[in-house]
Amino acid sequence: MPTRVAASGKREKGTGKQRAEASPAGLTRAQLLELYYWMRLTRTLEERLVALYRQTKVIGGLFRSLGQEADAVGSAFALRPEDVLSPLIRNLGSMLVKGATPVEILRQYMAKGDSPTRGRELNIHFGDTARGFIGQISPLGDMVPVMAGVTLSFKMRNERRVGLVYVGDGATSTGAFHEGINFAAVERCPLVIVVENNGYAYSTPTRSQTLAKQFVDKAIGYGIPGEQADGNDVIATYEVTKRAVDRARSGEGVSLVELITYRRKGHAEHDNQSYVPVGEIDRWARENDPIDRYVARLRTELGFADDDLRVIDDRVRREIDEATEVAERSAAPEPLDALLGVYASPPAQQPLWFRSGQRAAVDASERAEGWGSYSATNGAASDARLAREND
Ligand SMILES: Cc1ncc(C[n+]2csc(CCOP(=O)(O)OP(=O)(O)O)c2C)c(N)n1
Ligand SMILES: [Mg+2]
Repeated sequence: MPTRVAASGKREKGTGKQRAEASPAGLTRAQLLELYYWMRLTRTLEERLVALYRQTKVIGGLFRSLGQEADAVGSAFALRPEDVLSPLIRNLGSMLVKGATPVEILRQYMAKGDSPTRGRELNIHFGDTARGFIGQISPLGDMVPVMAGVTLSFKMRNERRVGLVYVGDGATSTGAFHEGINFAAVERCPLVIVVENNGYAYSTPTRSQTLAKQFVDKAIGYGIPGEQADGNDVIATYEVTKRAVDRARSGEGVSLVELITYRRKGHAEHDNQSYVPVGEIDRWARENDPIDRYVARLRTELGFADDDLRVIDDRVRREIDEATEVAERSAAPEPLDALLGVYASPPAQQPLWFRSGQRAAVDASERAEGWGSYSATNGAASDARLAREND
């Protein structure tokens, strides 16, 4: 199990102006800085991915969590190493907190041969149960019943572990969400369901998604506790999730947590967000950026010095630069590697031409007789036959 990385070495106290205030949410000063580190790491890594995307080095789409870093990081931070979370495409921050590394993410996005899925899956669709994050899938809401099962197994084995499943506002409209949450509630599974309400599901705004006044109200229908928090306040996000995690660990079953945030980028990089009202994105960027808000709080209310933050910024930049260099050096996958891990025993048949790259194999066995005017086996005869047929 990985241990969390301290964000700024051993120093527990910031330099400069210090205040005697107790730390919020029972977090140590090192943990307060750690939260900043994970959010900054998430944003810088995504910014690097945008640069690589524009250089056409990213294979497939690029999904941003710009403006949602506090929701991802704060909620995952409430888990212990032995707990398990099920992330979505905007939970890069949650996966980093759980031990995913920038070099893995970069390799995965570039579909490299040594990426976690060896180039067979893209973006952050990969998992590692040893580190406590499950591989994500695209069908919305389907991880709720899966995580109901995972957490039921914790309960049946008397393990004091907790599961956390993220769903978007859009995913709450699926049948899987309903079935999964209901089953987990009835079985009193140690599960936390985090609804990330970021205002949009692709181009569908929340008001077209549900007539419920707020997503937290859905908890009532399942007979479970529900709490709502400001998803752009990393400490509030941590606190509300921690309460739900503690309930789950002490045998009180499922909780629903609604985190209110905002998706500042499109569904993916290709999406020009033409459906978003003019000025909305700028307003959130200006007034409600989770990192800006946290930096202001660290510097004023919590008494950290600019140097405390600069050390972290430098470290993040260095780590992302190094990871990019390593990931760029990785090779593309070998074509035959696509077969590994697919069949119980290795395929008995010889690789076809498109796998082996042997042109001769095509000519020898895959060209239908009479296909075109040229036959590799008997070109002259075939040409003569075609000529006769055309007469
Ligand atoms: C069952 C299902 N329906 C539709 C889709 C296509 N789809 C992929 S992501 C997405 C929007 C998801 O919105 P939300 O759940 O709010 O998550 P967000 O992207 O905002 O984080 C849609 C409709 C899908 N993957 N699965
Ligand atoms: Mg959404």
